[in-house]
Amino acid sequence: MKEYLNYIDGKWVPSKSGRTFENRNPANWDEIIGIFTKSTKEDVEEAVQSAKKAYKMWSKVPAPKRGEIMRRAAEILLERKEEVATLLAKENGKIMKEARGDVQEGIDTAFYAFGEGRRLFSFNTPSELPDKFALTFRMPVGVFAVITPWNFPIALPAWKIFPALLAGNTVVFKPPSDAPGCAYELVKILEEAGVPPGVINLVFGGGGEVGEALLTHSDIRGVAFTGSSEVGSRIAEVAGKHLKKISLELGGKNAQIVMDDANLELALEGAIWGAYATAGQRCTATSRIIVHEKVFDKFLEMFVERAKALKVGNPLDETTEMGPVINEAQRNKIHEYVEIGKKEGAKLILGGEPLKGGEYDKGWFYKPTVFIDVDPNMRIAQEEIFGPVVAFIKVKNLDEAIDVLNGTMYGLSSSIYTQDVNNAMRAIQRIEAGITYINGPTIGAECHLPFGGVKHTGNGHREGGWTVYEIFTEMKTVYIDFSGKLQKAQIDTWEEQG
Ligand code: UN1
Repeated sequence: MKEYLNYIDGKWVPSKSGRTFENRNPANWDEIIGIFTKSTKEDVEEAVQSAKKAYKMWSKVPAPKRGEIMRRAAEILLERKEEVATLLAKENGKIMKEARGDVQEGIDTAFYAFGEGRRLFSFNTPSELPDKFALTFRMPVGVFAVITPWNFPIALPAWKIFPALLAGNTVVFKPPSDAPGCAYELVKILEEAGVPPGVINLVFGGGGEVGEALLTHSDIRGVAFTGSSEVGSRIAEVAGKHLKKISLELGGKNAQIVMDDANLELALEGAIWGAYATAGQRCTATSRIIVHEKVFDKFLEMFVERAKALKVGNPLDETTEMGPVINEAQRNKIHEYVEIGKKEGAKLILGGEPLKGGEYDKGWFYKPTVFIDVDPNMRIAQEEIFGPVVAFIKVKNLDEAIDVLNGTMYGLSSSIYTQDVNNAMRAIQRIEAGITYINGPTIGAECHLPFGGVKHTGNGHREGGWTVYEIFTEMKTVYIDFSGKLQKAQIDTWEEQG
């Protein structure tokens, strides 16, 4: 069995601890995908020192040249797309179609970074004094810690690592323990593409040990994290104390509104895709479906019929529509929420239990689940479940729908299905979320647009597109004055100076 090692200062090395952990296939827990080295604080220290040393050189490489390396990485990932997607489906459990999408999102991000190497635009503006010039430059930040979850094991590290490196930062990457194989492949590809030693470092291990060590390290200037709001809040607290730059992409409780004038077939396709893709384990997943009372019964019937027929099983089988959830703890958590929902008085009308028999007995499979009679304030309608569970909520009109949609502490993605442009425009204006889809599901963000949320979903940053470069650069303001005089802003007048 292959042992996967850390990557520090351009070398593949085991943890000093000598400890390892296993990575198993969530659709067949007998299958071990790999044994991974389990790191400690000492390994983190080496990785940070390596990144710090490399920063001196990498930050001076012209951005278009750094971009060339990102382009090569994109091309290698494209060539190896099928192989990486297969590994991804095996260790994460998402179906092949989605696994290919996850890898494609990484490829797209890498190509975008390549292009950005010739942009990294900032501003120039007039000075208030004559013969004086004012402009800004984007500078790298320093050593970044990149901490990512298992649900998008290629796309999410790619969203962070490619822009971070393009902008001239160096990185220590802590991947998730539940899908670490993809992190290994991504870093291998960066190495092959020509990223110099120390610029990207990979340290396998748990959040408590590796994550904490990164977070509190004085040489880490920034932390880019995707995960739960609970962990995000802890990162914000510690990073705040140490005055680090942080970007946090956190939880969601996303809703799709279905109006009485909606194209119901279309709304159905969107809702099924949004709720059950990645078995509901996306921060953008649709976990509430808010339906106008006039079409509620009809739409519910259509939805349940379709959800009941979903083919759940082996992610590698191209006909499978939903795979397992990631691990035992996650399945238990999902099931606990189902129990909570029942106790709260919501009515379970589909699923609500693990799948049993045959191949299901060796994987973390859970039935597509539907609750009705859900009060918007119930825990199942407020808290992030991260599983294939949806809560249907009946409303009287658009205003009520939007109030319900806005009534959680999260605000990542949102959706409305309507054929009425006035409903659509009002939703755009009033929905409190980072992303709003009109006649599209809550999932499916494209990598070249800003991605992030409001309220407890984050700390105001947007990944993706041009906005991610706000995270990975510091603005340098420059005043240039060769007038040969001392010119005092706010005090001297241009007439005197001119
Ligand atoms: C996530 O779940 O953290 O929009 C990211 C989507 C994907 C990204 C999800 N493109 O669903």
